Amino acid sequence: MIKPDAVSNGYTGAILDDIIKGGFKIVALKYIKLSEVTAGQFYAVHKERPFYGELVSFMSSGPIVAAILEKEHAVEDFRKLIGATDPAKADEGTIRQKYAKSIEANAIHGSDSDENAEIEGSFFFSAFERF
Ligand code: 3AN
Repeated sequence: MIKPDAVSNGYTGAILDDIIKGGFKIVALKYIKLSEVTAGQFYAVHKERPFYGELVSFMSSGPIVAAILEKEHAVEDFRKLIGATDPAKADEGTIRQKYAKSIEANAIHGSDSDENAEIEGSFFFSAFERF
């Protein structure tokens, strides 16, 4: 998911380009805005964390781009491509180092396991929207 900060800063095209050049196949793609309710559902696993409220309001503050990506070792390789959660700690050349400003507005989300990738993909896309 390309987050509201990166979309509003005009980085959608550059980020998709980095993803494609990184060897990922785009299986599904959607430009949408989450409501507070849907953002809260998406981040329900973080409900107990102190930043949950701010995260939900930030993630529903503007449109996002959701995608399902495919690659061998996709979860691991995508996390390498996007870099550390805190952009100040992200390696040179990673998406967060190049396009993110803060730990909250950190440009992009990637699933942390194959299981969560399946759940998060199904949150955004039906079977008819995957190619
Ligand atoms: P990642 O997205 O790198 O897997 P998580 O799962 O620890 O990171 O956190 C989920 C999201 O919550 C992050 N993408 C980030 O936007 C936000 N977040 C994480 N830690 C903080 C924090 N200390 N303060 C504010 N927001 C945070």
